[in-house]
Formats: sequence, structure tokens, C-alpha cells
Amino acid sequence: MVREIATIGLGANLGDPVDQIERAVEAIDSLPLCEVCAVSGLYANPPIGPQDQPDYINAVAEIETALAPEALLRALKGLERAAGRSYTRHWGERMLDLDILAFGDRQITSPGLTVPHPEIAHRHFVLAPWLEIRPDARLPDGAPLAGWLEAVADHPLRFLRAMHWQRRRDESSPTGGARPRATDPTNSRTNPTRRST
Ligand code: A4P
Ligand code: MG
Repeated sequence: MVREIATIGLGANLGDPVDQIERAVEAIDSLPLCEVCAVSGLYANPPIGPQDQPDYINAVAEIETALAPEALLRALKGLERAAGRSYTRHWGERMLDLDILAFGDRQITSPGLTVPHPEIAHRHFVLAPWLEIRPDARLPDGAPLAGWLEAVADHPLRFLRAMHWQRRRDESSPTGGARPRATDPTNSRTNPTRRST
């Protein structure tokens, strides 16, 4: 069975966003044919889109999956519904948003699915957490994500903390961690992607 790496963007700004995102990571890990391999920390940031909505918590997770992209999207939409999401307005407030940012090297343009996600380059809240877990991340056309950081750096982004999921995984690993971090996420001097508000 072919397993591919998919990258998922998580966002929430209603209810208890931190809890919803941490639960969503567990739920993704429990999906059939899906295994979470790496998760970023949790990042707080103001909304992009309508400004009369609460600030968001965002994160990025990398999974290994044998699902087809369309099946993964259906599964993620099911998790959004289970988290109580109802549609409000375009780029509006939500209990949980799960976007497929990338799926292996695939480029998909179908009515219900565009991969890579078209807004990646414009979103600090996607680039910073993705680069946290994969500093050399590139899109299928070879474009390095790190090259877009400067253009979005004026969008305030605050690192809250590592996810509990990652902490538990680190604690249960005999080597002390699933994946070594390239940079200390709490140190803004060694990690220029992180800004305080
Ligand atoms: N769809 C197409 N491609 C994808 C993909 N790669 N991943 C379709 C997921 N879905 C994809 O999405 C509408 C439809 O897009 C889906 O049914 C799916 O078939 P939606 O999330 O239900 O609706 P939306 O929010 O109106 O549109 P969209 O374009 O998905 O918005 P985004 O890109 O999800 O952005 N600000 C901050 N700070 N943090 C955020 O996380 N998120 C958004 C929403 C706006 N502002 C934000 C944040
Ligand atoms: Mg979405």
C-alpha cells in the first residue's frame, strides 16, 4: 500500500480553540490509514479576512496516509462537523478548520480540492508552524517555503506552547523525542519566524 506524506493546517477561533486543535490531532491520528508523524506548536494570531471575529489559534501537522486526497478531505470535513463547525461566511469564524496544505508532490485542481492550498505563501500562520516541523519544506514546484516568510512577517504571530500531543510523544519515546527540532521554538533570536505581539 502506498503511503504518502500530507501536511494539514489546523485553525480555530470559536469555543476553546487550543483544546479543539489538540483533540483534532488525536482524531486525525485515529482516522483509518492515517498516522500523525509531527505536529507544530500552537500559534495565536489575528484573523485574516473579516476583522470582527476572535483571534485564531493555528498549527500544522504532518501525517502519513494511504488514503486518497479526496478521501482524506472527506474525513477531515467529518472531523470539522464533529467539532461542531457550521458554515458562517467566507474566511469567517469557526470551531475547527482543517485544510490539506500539501499531499506528497501532487498538484490537484478539482472543483472541491486544490492542492497545494493556494493561500500558503500569504499566511504567516501556515508558514511558521510548517517550517517549525520541516525547515526545508518545499512545494511540488520546488519553491522553498522559507522564501515567503519575509513578505508575511508583518502579520503578528505569537508562539503559545508545544502541543500536549507532542509532549506526550516525546515523553514516551526512548530517545526523548519523535523528531529533533531544528530551532528552539521559544527562542526568537534563533528562530526569526517567530514574533511577539
Ligand atoms: N477545498 C479546496 N481545496 C481545499 C484544501 N486544500 N483543503 C474546499 C481543504 N479544503 C479545500 O472550505 C470551503 C471548501 O474548500 C471545502 O468544502 C473544500 O471542498 P471551508 O474551510 O469550508 O470554507 P471557507 O473558510 O469559506 O473557505 P476556505 O477557502 O477554505 O478558507 P481557508 O483558506 O480555510 O481560510 N485567519 C487566521 N488568522 N487563521 C486561520 O486559520 N482561516 C481562514 C479560512 C480565514 N482566516 C484565517 C484562518
Ligand atoms: Mg478551510
